[in-house]
Amino acid sequence: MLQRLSFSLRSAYKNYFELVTVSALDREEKARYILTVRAADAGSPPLTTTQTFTVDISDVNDNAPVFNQTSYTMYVRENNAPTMLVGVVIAADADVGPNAKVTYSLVPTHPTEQPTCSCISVNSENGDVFVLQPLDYEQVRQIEVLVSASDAGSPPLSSNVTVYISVVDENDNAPLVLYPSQDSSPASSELVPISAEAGYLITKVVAVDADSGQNSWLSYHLLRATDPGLFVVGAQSGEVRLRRSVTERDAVKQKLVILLRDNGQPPLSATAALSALLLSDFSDVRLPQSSLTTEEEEGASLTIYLIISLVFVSLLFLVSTAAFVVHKVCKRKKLKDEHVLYGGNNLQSSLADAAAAGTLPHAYCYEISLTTGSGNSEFKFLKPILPSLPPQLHAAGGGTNNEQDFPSGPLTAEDMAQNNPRMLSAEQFNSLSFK
Ligand SMILES: [Ca+2]
Ligand SMILES: [Ca+2]
Ligand SMILES: [Ca+2]
Ligand SMILES: [Ca+2]
Repeated sequence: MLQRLSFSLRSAYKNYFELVTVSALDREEKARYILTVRAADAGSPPLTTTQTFTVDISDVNDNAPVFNQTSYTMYVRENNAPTMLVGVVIAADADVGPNAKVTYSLVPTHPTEQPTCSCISVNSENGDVFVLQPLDYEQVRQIEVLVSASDAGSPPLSSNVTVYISVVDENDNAPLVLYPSQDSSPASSELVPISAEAGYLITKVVAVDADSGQNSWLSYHLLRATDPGLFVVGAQSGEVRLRRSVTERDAVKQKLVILLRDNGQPPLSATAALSALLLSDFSDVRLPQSSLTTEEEEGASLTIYLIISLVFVSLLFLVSTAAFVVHKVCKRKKLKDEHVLYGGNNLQSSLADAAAAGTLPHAYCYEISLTTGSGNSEFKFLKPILPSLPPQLHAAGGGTNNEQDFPSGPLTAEDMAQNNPRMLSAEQFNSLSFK
């Protein structure tokens, strides 16, 4: 059967005919034609014969790869494992052979830009899309990449598709308290008039959560309080209010700890510490606030100062006492030695006897020097006086019997004083006081 639209026979020469196409052929529409040519003569009755031809249409690369979606959206949970498969892109090519061999690649969104994200990879053979490194939803919420599918024809044809990779939030951030500030120490205090009624708004806890959705929805709960019955916390608003009226019996300073919890799975939480001062007069706010907030620290530091002072005073006393005792002992010992040497009255009489005898024993042959200007007449310097005696006296003191060099009579103290001006007479000596 002759394909009318596509083929026809054209007379070439006598009984020779050509099989020609009469319209464009599309291999992708019909790749093979079965043609039957019948030849008939003009006799009566005519005789005929038929011949079948098979026409295969060869392919040309006239079809670019086509993605099966106009765009792709893939999802990946944040904090994902490296090299995580998140989806696949598929492009088909109607051609055959190399003209239909599709490879995938990432292309920059704009020619001037760098590749969109080095954290995304596409398998060139099968179009698998991978996230190569962990993503943080709080940093990047969506990544947009352009994927190209190209055939191996000559020339190659290609087409692009946009792939959106959405990062799915995980509850990886705990609530962060903005107010009251938890950095300040001591915690800030809210002032509450003692006349406040139930429902009085004391403060409002303000917090944020870096996550999204349920992971950032916060609820507030009163965790601890000096008087839990005095306060109520709005679960959604974070408002801290008085549950009842303040009475005189309530403590001036009330401490509260508010628990903040997000709605994630599993939930994360934080606490906010605050204090409230129940005051009858706000004018004296500085006094109780400062004294209440620092009383503990002052008490601790005062104790340390007291201990240091006590230790210092004790040491000073001990050192002073030791120095005093040492000084006294030394002084007493010195005086005692001097008394032993010179023996008080014994020394005087011995010296007088010796002077009367005209000689001094060796043990007492010392020069006595008085310090001028000294209030007490104690001996200051003692040294042997023998070297200062005249040679004859020295010789007599030495025990030799050279009588000619000495006066015949007994040597008096006056004589000795005359012979040696540095010697004291007995009267002068006796006038000295030995103490
Ligand atoms: Ca193609
Ligand atoms: Ca084709
Ligand atoms: Ca998160
Ligand atoms: Ca959270």
